[in-house]
Amino acid sequence: MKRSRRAELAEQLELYFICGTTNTKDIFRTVETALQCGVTCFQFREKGNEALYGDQKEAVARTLLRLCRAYGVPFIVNDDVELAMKLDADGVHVGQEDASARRVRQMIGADKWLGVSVHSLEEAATAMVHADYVGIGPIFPTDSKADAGEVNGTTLIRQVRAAYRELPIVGIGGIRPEHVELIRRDGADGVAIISAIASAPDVAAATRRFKCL
Ligand code: TZP
Ligand code: MG
Repeated sequence: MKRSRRAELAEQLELYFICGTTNTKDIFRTVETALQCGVTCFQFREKGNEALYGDQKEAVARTLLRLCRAYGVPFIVNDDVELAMKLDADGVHVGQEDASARRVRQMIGADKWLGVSVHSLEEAATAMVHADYVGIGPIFPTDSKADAGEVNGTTLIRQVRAAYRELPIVGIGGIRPEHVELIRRDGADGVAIISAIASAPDVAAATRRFKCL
């Protein structure tokens, strides 16, 4: 990837909000409030026992895409490449258990962003051939992903940053505003957040707390 595209993407990752209908009571209100209060990237991640499928999922995604476009914020779809292509989303995020980064890149073409979750330096090395950014976590314990894996603080962020100076990195997992300084200092370009924003009693205040550091 060109240096300028990496730099642009790294900036967009600063405050990356991830949400699906199972993470919050009113997803449209939550996402619009978060967009108003400064999130810089959004990922639609529809997971869990009560998750929507098919037309219902698509309808929610379309509304969220419209909201993101209105605020000039990239709209990324978790896992569902077909939905991302149908909606002409800005990108896709996949984990190690999903289709390979190589395969997803073939499916989405060169222009859409591809994010890949990695849990080791080897996975990062493989992912970065095709990915625009990597997600690293869980940094802290999280209730938002049952199979999030081992909590590793910022160890892997530091290793990946040392090995790949220009690879955009986003930290994820149990992140609260007071953690952001450390995570960025250790090499991440941004932080990805579910519960600290989606479950907050005051979404606006919670989002702003991540901005005023
Ligand atoms: N991947 C690793 S941890 C995690 C995901 C999707 C959940 C992050 O959610 P929270 O609520 O910010 O800990
Ligand atoms: Mg996945």
